[in-house]
Amino acid sequence: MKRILTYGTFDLLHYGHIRLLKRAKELGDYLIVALSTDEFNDIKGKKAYHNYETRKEMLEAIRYVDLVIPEETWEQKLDDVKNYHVDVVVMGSDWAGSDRFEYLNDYCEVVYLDRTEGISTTKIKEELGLQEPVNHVDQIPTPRFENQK
Ligand code: C2G
Repeated sequence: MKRILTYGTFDLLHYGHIRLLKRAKELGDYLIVALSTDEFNDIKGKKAYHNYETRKEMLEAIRYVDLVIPEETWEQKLDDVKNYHVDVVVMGSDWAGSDRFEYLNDYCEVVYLDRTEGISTTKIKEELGLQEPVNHVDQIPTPRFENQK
């Protein structure tokens, strides 16, 4: 059985997350998601709309996901790989080449899958007026005059 592991906050679950999880599962037989706890999100500087339990419940409802475990520190990844006998760690391409993951190549395969363009939790929050606009690498800024039709 080929065991896949991925990490994330997965807040305001959207099709970019789903497409990542689907492709990650297609690389093996068993997909483990290490889900950032609320406390770890504080360390990451992320404010999730849903708390850990709710985000966990939503991930467990996804057909591609076999197990959800807590992600509590940056440093736990190697223990996770060993403890869960992981063959492949998968992340979206925004993590490609990151020191947070590259060292795992000595212990398992590390695969970066293309990030789904045009959607992000930040974009959803912005468009719902829940967050001030920030510059996005995956968004072409809309010139203001276009909105004055
Ligand atoms: N993702 C994607 N396409 C998007 C948005 C997200 O492929 N449009 C991927 C990300 O690349 C990541 C996963 O979905 O692999 C989860 O995204 P986040 O919840 O934003 O994860 P992040 O906060 O980057 O957490 O230790 C690693 C961190 O916990 C990763």
